[in-house]
Amino acid sequence: MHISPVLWQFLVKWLDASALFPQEASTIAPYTDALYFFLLLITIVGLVLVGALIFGFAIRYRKERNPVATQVEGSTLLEATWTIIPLALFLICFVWGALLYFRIFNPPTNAMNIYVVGKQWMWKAEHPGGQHEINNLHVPTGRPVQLTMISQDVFHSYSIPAFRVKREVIPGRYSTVWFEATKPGTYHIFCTQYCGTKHSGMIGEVTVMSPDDYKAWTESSTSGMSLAQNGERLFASMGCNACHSGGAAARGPNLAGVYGSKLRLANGSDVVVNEAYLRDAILNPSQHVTAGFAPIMPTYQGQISEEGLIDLVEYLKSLKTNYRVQQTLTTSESNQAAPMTPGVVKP
Ligand code: HEC
Ligand SMILES: [Cu+2]
Repeated sequence: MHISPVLWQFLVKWLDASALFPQEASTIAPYTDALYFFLLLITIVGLVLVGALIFGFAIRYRKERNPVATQVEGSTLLEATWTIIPLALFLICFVWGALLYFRIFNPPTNAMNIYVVGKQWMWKAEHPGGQHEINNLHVPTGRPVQLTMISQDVFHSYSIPAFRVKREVIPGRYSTVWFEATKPGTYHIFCTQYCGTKHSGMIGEVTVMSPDDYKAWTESSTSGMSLAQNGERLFASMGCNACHSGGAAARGPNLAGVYGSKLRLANGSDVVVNEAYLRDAILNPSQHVTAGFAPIMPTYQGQISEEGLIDLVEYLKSLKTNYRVQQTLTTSESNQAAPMTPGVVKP
């Protein structure tokens, strides 16, 4: 029989294990796969068992041998067996899955953070040092990496099959995922949430490098300004320092050390300040007024892009000790027309 070369190539590719089972390139991948293969195994055992019984019974109790059906009363032993064994299997899957879930969703505390902004139809990554990339993500091996992600428009989902990670990327809210890459190489990034016409083109590549290569990459692709430095400029140009100067007479609270602290709100509740809270405090100040302050902070909704908000959040996170806002920037700005304000939404 003659098989056309195209069909042959297709068969070879389809039968190729790497097409069916993507590479395991993260620390979590072998664990996810172990559970997956366990599920596959018990499914196959179930399939064979039920299939064999149907086949055997069909032959044994065929009409010629058993023309009249006989009533069989229940068997407690049999019923207990077919209840307890599947229950045990399902419980094993549940506990195993839950343990893995916690492992996947709790990043190690020493994880390095990279921001990802999704939009129709591209992925933008922002490294703490200010490196930006589109539809690409450079990460080192042997170091946990946390992605803090947000969408600028509709729902997306960030998926790296070789790392066995996938997480929804949602407008208006940070979501996180983490992984530790194990093998240098390039791996696919997919958007796995249908997000409009060019959804299938919302793809990219993770470039995993050795720690030395990664260091060289960050040095060669720096823009000279870290996210926190961009945020500092934005903080001055948006006039935040008018109220958050850190001085005793300031109308707004001193923001040094606010990240990671517990804030008492005017309504009596306490919140722990994380990235999401900082972002929301800028966009919806009236939603959670800090105790002891008047609700005078204006909303910045629609005035700062997601990238700008990331810069501001990183700047506020960097304010560990007391700070003095760059006085030079403010004064030079009031004298000049239209200063460069990175991250500000253009009207
Ligand atoms: C008109 C004065 C004013 C301006 C301008 C202002 N804020 Fe505020 N801000 C306040 C006050 C007052 C509070 C405390 C009451 C509240 O939570 O609304 C506050 C609270 C906050 C908080 C919550 C944390 C805390 O300690 O209460 C953050 C974060 C924050 N501001 C950031 C900013 C940023 C970033 C800007 C500029 C984009 C800015 N603010 C501009 C007055 C201001
Ligand atoms: Cu998408």
